[in-house]
Amino acid sequence: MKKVLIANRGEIALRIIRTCHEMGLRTVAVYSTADADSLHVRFADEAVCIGPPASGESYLRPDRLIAAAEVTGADAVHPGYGFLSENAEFSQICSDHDLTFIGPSPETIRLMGEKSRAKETMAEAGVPVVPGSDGIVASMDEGKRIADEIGYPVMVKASAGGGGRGMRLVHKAEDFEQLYEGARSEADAAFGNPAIYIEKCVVQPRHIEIQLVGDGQGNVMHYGERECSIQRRHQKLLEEAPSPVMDEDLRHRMGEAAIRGASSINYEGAGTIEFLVDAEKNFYFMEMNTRIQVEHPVTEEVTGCDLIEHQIRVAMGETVTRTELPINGHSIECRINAEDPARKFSPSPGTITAFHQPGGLGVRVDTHAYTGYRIPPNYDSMIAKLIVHGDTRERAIRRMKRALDEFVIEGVKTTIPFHQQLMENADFQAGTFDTQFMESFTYTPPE
Ligand code: MV4
Repeated sequence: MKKVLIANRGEIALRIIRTCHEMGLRTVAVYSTADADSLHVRFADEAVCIGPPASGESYLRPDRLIAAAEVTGADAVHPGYGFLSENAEFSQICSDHDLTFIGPSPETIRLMGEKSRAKETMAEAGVPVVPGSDGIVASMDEGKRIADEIGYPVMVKASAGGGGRGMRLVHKAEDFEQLYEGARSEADAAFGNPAIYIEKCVVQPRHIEIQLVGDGQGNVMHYGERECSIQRRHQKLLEEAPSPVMDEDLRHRMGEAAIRGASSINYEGAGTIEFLVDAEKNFYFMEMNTRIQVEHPVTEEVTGCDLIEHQIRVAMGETVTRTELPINGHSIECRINAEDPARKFSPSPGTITAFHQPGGLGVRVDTHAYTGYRIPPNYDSMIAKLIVHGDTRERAIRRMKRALDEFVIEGVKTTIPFHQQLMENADFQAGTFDTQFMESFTYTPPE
């Protein structure tokens, strides 16, 4: 591997370029006309325009990405997150063109993308799963029977879904028909696949995920967990490592379970196993993500590992030789979005008229933004990730407060004031929150 094409934009494109350059790899950026002034274009060794602002005509076009790789002589492709990162066909097209796809095989991406098959696969490997249907339900009547058997409340989930799409919570038998049909038609419309599976509802769970890297030969290492329960409409707002509810024993058991699951499919690349964790600390497999994730930096901060480097090393054929790592201190990431928290987090695109980022010991900012940068309306609204590290959770929170106070972004609304209020919240400070936290958190705009 000599030259990597980064099939992405924004902060993650820049993040990948940085590691490539440290590893002595050449880089190729691709960009839409809306991103001509973006930093990933400036910092890559070469850059190729791949189309107009609409993602469907640029970052989501395999033909244009492959053409860009061919004209620049790239021999590998890093997909980042979002866009084509979990697209099995794209992984296949890359290998068909003798390009190393930095990620799993098409078969693995496809398997984990079918949530019901993914769950069956994990259960067979001995990973705890939520009780429910054996795979896809064949009919409404069968669904009802299973729901009665396992007991309400139940979750009706689209097999092609994920991240909360095509999912319904059913409290009682008389609501089943309507919600089952709703989930089916939503899944059919959104994914062209109406398949549904059912499981018992885990009430007020935490979302805790295990980071891992596999070498494709059955060797898998885990990097501990991330606590991702602070979400709004299935969009994470803040993540941390370790989880405030974690202890050495639970981490070891969740890590071992994740390794068993990933090893059973000879997983290759960086991946994440998401778990639901209930109040008694029982954990259940939810989904596997087959990409590098937005929140990977908190794991880097507490393990000292460059996850992009590890991802590239296994893509080069290196073997994974350990199973776990010591965890040092505490890290928190706040997602800084160009959104107005006072207006239901509605997007706030526009030109950044002033940008000053915090610094100092234990502070990291992953961003592609700068003073004068115009945030295009075509893509997601995240403009920076503010990541802190401290010896303890309390110290990390104090450092985050200080860093948020230093962060100046003018010209657009941002989620900075939301995070400042979150840092003062008693349940956040105590670590006693779950995935329902944002349902009751009320943001009050400052005077
Ligand atoms: C669940 C659940 C409770 N019980 N499954 C939401 C996203 C998708 N990946 C699965 N999700 C859930 N599945 C059972 N059996 C609760 C959720 C859920 C959730 C999970 C993680 C983070 C935030 C969430 C918000 C609402 C519901």
